[in-house]
Amino acid sequence: METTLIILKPDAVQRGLMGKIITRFEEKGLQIVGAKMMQISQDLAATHYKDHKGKPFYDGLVGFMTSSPVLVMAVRGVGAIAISRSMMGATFGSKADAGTIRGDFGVSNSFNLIHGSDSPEAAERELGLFFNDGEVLDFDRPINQWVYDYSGGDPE
Ligand code: 3AN
Repeated sequence: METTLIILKPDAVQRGLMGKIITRFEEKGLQIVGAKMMQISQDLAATHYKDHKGKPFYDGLVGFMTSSPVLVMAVRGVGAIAISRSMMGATFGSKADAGTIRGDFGVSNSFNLIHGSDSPEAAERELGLFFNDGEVLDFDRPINQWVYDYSGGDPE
């Protein structure tokens, strides 16, 4: 099982879209194993987006992400990183396919509702940035028996 970091950005929170977006992850069969609202500090945004420093959109991105509270979630499942990325859709709402979160809920080229880690290395780093020890939980979910095929031993 993989765990990925999902952030519902300030536009998603302000527009009252948290519930709809969370429902998509739950209905897909992914397990939410951590969640909290927070106001991202300048330092945390700078660390999180360090790879984008120097790009033309960097200052606007950090300003946006620190402008209003976000909801951070730890989301778990087999292939959770790639599945979450495909659910999010292309980076900009104007280009994202219908049926994706960005495609269905946004039109903007900078307010794009949601962040999801893009690799296992990024997920580990980002979960460590946004969650303290003990805030990402391990708990049994009996419905996994119907979400996954365990007949071969591992969840398929
Ligand atoms: P994604 O979130 O789809 O992985 P990245 O990793 O290319 O996108 O970019 C990280 C974040 O930077 C995006 N979520 C988006 O908010 C912002 N961003 C990327 N490119 C631009 C751009 N050209 N203009 C404004 N914001 C951008």
